[in-house]
Amino acid sequence: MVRATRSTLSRLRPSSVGPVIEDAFTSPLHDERLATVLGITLGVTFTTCFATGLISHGLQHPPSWFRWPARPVNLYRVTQGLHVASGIVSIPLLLAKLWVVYPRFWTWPPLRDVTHAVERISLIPLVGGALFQLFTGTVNIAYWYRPMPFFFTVAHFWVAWITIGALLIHIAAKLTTARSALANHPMAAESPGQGREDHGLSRRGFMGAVAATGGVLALTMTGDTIAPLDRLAVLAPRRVRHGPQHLPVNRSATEADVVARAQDPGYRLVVEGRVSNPYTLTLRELRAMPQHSAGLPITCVEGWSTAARWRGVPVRDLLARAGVGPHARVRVQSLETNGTYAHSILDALHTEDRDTMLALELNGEPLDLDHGFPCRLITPNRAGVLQTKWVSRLVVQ
Ligand SMILES: Nc1nc2c(c(=O)[nH]1)N[C@H]1C(S)=C(S)[C@@H](COP(=O)(O)O)O[C@H]1N2
Ligand SMILES: [Mo]
Repeated sequence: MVRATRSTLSRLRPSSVGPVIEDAFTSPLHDERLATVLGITLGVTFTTCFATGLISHGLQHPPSWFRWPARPVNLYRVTQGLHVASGIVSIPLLLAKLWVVYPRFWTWPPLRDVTHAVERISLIPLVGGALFQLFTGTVNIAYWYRPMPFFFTVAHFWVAWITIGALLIHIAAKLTTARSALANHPMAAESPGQGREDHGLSRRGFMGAVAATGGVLALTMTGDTIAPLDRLAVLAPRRVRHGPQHLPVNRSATEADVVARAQDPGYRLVVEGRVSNPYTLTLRELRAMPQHSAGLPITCVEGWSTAARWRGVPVRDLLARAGVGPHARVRVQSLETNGTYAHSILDALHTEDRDTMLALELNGEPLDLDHGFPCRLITPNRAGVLQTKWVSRLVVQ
């Protein structure tokens, strides 16, 4: 008799019968179709996050084959905005998905056969990796490094590969289940007696709530990247118009320990390396060179970005003066001596672009000390970490 009840039940709700309590997990929201819809949505947000993350990583640690164009100037702004927004939207999606499927973690027997075992074991890197990525990404955009006793970018990069690998295994293992879950009519998939009349939230309502949470989080945390939405970004760690010259500062001159050297009248810009005619310039001489102006964004990898007007000397003019031809690779060195971002490498595509310059002015005023006075690198379509401030040296490689 007991057996009959158990087998009837397991036919109706196979995922909710385990060794623990027979009638646990009665919510109709623990169902295959909802799990599938959430899974597909997460597949899209995770893939977006992964692809845009690879671009960002490629820019910061370029392999020899990696080419990233200087135009369109706002492309990286879009990809990095998508990276952070898709990560944030994934948080409520992942929590919802885990809640919908958790009764299945108690199904009995835990491992049925080899395929089932592979599928279940791959959940460890999948869920673990996903939680790790979303947590470290969030604390990174919040500038809270204490919970990360490792170098963020390296860990975030490698765990991304593990997570995506586990995701592919998961998709392959679940393809048939997902297909049949989607083929079933939503109402038909609900078990008798488990209809929406005795449970407040319908599947559609549940998905709506998850989507709304994701939307609100993305807007309030990253909305400031899109100027008209600036006011809504109440949770954003950086407010994009707050700071000297209406631009936030990521590392101030005091933090970088460059205040004295940046204001020293003895400051010289040095152009050297593989050049036929190395030279130095005083700030006055740099100001006397033909100036160029361009509207270019600063896009921090941490998700904020803002457009600004820059005026200064194109790097290619400085190189031509040293007798350097096109296609040069240049190391741009800061007065700062020991920061992670004290130098950056300019590849040929960016050196050649006329908007790549050593800026002396920002939004119509001489550059603020915190924005890189006496001069800072500004390039189209690159990450903020590569926009070196307080530049002292161009070394042609
Ligand atoms: N020398 C130096 N340049 C630097 C940095 C730094 O720490 N040191 N930070 C970079 C980062 S992470 C960003 S996002 C931009 C921000 O420029 P801003 O402070 O003028 O807005 O500067 C970049 N240039
Ligand atoms: Mo940054």
